[in-house]
Amino acid sequence: MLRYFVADLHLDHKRPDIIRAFVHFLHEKAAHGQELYLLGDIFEAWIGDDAAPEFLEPVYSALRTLSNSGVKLYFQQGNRDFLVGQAFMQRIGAQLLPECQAIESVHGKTLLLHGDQLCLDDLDYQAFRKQVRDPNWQAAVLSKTVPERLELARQLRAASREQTAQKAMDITDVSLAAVSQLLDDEAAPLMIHGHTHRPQIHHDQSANAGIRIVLGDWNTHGWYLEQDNLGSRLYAFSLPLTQASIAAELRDSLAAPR
Ligand code: LP5
Ligand code: MN
Repeated sequence: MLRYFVADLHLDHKRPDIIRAFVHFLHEKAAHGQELYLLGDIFEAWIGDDAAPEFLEPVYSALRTLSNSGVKLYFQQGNRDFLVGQAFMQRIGAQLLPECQAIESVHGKTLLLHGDQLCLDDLDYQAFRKQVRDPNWQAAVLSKTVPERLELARQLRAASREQTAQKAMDITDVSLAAVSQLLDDEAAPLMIHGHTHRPQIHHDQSANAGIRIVLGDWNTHGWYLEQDNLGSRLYAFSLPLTQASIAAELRDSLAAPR
């Protein structure tokens, strides 16, 4: 079983190089695997499936080609694309996962999540998250016109940018108590998440020596995790791509238990 995991691409019209690199990644890497996991914040700001931006058509069509060819696609919502819904899943041929999904991997029970729900010390964010995940709030904003939604997204981004700039680094990271509690409660030896933009494989994250793999965001580099029977490997490649194929560097790895 060969799997790929990515998160935090923040696809946006301002970064056509990232759009191109992701389409490359889908053809060159993901197409050779059996499963692709999109673990949130794939889009910079998603304001509803009925307003999917046209400039991302190459991405939708590459994802559809992948699912048509038999690769299983799984999508988890992030804090920028929590409005992704079933209509978009049908369009690309993906399955929407709950905010914490357990899968079996070579490392045993493996929890997948975007990661924002573990930032429990960020009280303002958790209050905001509770509001925007409320189905009534979502129905109300989805009933607004597209220009109204774009304006609301712009205001929320501006407020978030201003507030995160004033938060300490440890506030915007995951809470280690929350990590260890979740791993222990779920009796899982491993979790994989994004959101913090701090790619690394962390050991000793719970009473049972849990491991936490953090995916990187696509900005100066593109990041992906490759997983097979040998273990998990975290790769990065420079952006923009300067050659026809992805020349990725191994940044960290986790061997399968012997
Ligand atoms: O994403 P990132 O890393 O910059 O910051 C996150 C947290 N911020 C958010 C907010 C999003 O960026 C907002 C954009 C959502 C786009 C989709 C919108 C679709 C709905 C609208 C249209 C239909 O998630 C940030 C965390 C940080 O991660 C690290 O974990 O700290 O949290 C915040 O900044 C939240 C603030 O602290 C509190 C909320 C501010 C908003 C207040 C409303 C202002 C008035 C707006 C006008 C009505
Ligand atoms: Mn995020």
